Amino acid sequence: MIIKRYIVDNMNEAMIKIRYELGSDAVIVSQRKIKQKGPLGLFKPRKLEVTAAVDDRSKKNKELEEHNKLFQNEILELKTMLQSVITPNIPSKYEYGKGKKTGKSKFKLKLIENDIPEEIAEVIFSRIREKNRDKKLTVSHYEKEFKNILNEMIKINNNFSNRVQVLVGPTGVGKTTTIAKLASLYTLYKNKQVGLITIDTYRIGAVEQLKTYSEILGIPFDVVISARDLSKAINRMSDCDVILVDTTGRNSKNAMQVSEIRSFINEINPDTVHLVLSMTTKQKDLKRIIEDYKVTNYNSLILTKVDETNSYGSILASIYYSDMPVSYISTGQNVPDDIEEADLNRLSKLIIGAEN
Ligand SMILES: Nc1nc2c(ncn2[C@@H]2O[C@H](COP(=O)(O)OP(=O)(O)OP(=O)(O)O)[C@@H](O)[C@H]2O)c(=O)[nH]1
Ligand SMILES: [Mg+2]
Repeated sequence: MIIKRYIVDNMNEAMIKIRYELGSDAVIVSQRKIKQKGPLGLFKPRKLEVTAAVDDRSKKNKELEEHNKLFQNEILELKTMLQSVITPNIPSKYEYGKGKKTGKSKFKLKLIENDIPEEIAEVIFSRIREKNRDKKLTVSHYEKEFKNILNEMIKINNNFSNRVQVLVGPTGVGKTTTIAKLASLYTLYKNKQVGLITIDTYRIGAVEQLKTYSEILGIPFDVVISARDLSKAINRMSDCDVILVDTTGRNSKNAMQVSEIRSFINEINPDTVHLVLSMTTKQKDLKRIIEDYKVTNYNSLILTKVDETNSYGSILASIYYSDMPVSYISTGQNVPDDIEEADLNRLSKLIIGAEN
């Protein structure tokens, strides 16, 4: 216990001194008025004597507590500093806010920017990890590995001279426009004798559209409404090197309509069935369409409306989900110019985001 006596003019002064010296836990034990000492003390105003006491253990405990707190803070700061020195890749508490970028996170951001589906991104990451166990990779390492993976994933169908080719796919993806482009390409640039057939009598204007092109190019054109008719029409075009067959766009969710297309295909057993996919389609829908159209036994892809998007994740999604080779990409509405034969380098550059 600490006991202290104060001689002051008033209680206020006493309280200030006691708080300052003994702390807020001190208690006033006694107070009394006293005469000042000396010969003139009698004539001077009286002073106040205040006795205060404090339990020194509580004071010491408090000091100890404060000391411990300071010590703990210092240890925490040291720990944080050590952590950032030993493991610079793990963002310290100060770096979280700044969002420190590693090679992996930069590459991941690129995949997101390029609209690569998460499911496919995971496959890419695990392949890169497997090949580079315990290695610290920069973003350019990741990009190089990604390019190698794409070179394995992307397959090209360059059997451009296959004789009977059917185009199938959802409504409005560009089947008829692509047939017109292909007919021009084969006739004008590849010097092939081309025949056109449509089984699309469903959509108003569909027949007229192709009839006009066939007249411009001076090539035979036929409209069929049954599978047997289709077979006969192909027989009639025996002198054609290439026969292109247009089909009605079908909502892939309607299984009956898709199997109706299959019955036409089964009748003629074509060399190539191109599934036409628009790159503006949502990736979730692309995955479903690719699945639903499997009944048509497509063995090739034509990717359209590449010009209408800047994120080419849907190209990779189409290739990955279907596991089919790409034959052509369509890059606009102009017949016959806006079509390209598929090329591995071009497709991989589009997916990586190095080309528009
Ligand atoms: N921007 C762009 N538009 C395209 C492309 N290909 C086709 N189109 C347009 O897409 C629209 C539909 O094209 P169609 O060829 O009629 O599509 P389809 O698949 O035959 O349609 P359905 O017969 O109704 O199933 C038209 O306006 C075309 O000009 C392309 O590569 N890029
Ligand atoms: Mg059409």
